[in-house]
Amino acid sequence: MAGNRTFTMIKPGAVKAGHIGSILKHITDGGFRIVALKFTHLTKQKAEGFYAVHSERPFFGELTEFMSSGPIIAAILEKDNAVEDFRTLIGATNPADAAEGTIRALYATSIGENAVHGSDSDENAAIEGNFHFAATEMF
Ligand code: FUP
Repeated sequence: MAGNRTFTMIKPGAVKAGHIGSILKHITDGGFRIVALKFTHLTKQKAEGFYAVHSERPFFGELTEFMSSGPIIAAILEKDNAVEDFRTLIGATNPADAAEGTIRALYATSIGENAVHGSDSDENAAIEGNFHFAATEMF
């Protein structure tokens, strides 16, 4: 059975461009409840830890540089079928391929600076949520 939680980040580019409020509204209008929420700034080392699964990919350096280049919003979200429904809400990794009206179509500027992160499985949603939040910060 699909789980009911996912994890997201609003990435530095979208934060710098002033899109925090619009993106959070898009998320809650999409039926997601905010379980945990934080405005924070990843160090390069923390970004490398978060994206460790991509460490062999050619874009790893660029990705972790970008993700530590400014503050982010981190959040745990709740909804039935959360992981899949959230990936539908945000659209394809590359904004050029993202469906009209999705968060990435609206706010991403490139495949690297693609506005938001969304977990790709229930297992990773739990790992990523626990990476950013203590149990006492989840409501
Ligand atoms: P997604 O699950 O949609 O976030 O996409 P991936 O897990 O494939 O990629 C994770 C992050 O790596 C993306 F959000 C942006 C970055 N990336 C690139 O910079 N270049 C690529 O070709 C693919 C991904």
